[in-house]
Amino acid sequence: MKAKNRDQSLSDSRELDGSYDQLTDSVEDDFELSTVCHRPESMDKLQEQTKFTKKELQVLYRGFKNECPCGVVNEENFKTIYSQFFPQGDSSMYAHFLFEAFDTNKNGSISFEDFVFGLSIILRGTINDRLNWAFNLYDLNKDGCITKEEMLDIMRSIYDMMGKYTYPSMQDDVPREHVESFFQKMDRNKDGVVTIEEFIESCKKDESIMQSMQLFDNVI
Ligand SMILES: [Ca+2]
Ligand SMILES: [Ca+2]
Ligand SMILES: [Ca+2]
Repeated sequence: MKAKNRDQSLSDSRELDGSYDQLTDSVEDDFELSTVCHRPESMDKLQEQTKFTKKELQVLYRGFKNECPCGVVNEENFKTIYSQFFPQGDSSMYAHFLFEAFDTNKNGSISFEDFVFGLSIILRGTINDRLNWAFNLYDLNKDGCITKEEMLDIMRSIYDMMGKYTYPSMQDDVPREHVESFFQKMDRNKDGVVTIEEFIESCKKDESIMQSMQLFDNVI
């Protein structure tokens, strides 16, 4: 076991510099699957760190465990789970963006902690917390501003997810038009990017965005 662990860390570092071959990769994946079983922090601690009650956390944990018996979700599993909610479209791109937003410690998997921290912000956070979370989701390369390209990728992924039956005559310029009107509203100094300050300020002035955020209050 000791030797195997050493191999594992060795291969991890090799994987990082990209000189790692396919075959060893799949062996490594198997090894990881059998060992990454992850136990969450104590419910008391999670209760302190989130806005959920212990009872709610238990219900969420049961659901999480049910979907992911191993205790963590990798991106592929996340996409599969997510696709069940959007059977008519292709949700894989949007699920990829969501996965990145939930995986806050960037270790390539969503643990129960990642999951409830995100959910706590989305469902119970202050307006500012929620807007920050949304901004982080749209800021695909996480450099602190949203470009038109990033917004276009997000829009396309949402349209893909909704599926061609929802939007029968969908053309490429529809997402593009949405991006333009988003920037018209959000990019206050017209420099071509939307910063977190511009985003929060514009959203707070937008009646319909504020209303849709309040909808979340009634979800759980
Ligand atoms: Ca993670
Ligand atoms: Ca960016
Ligand atoms: Ca700007």
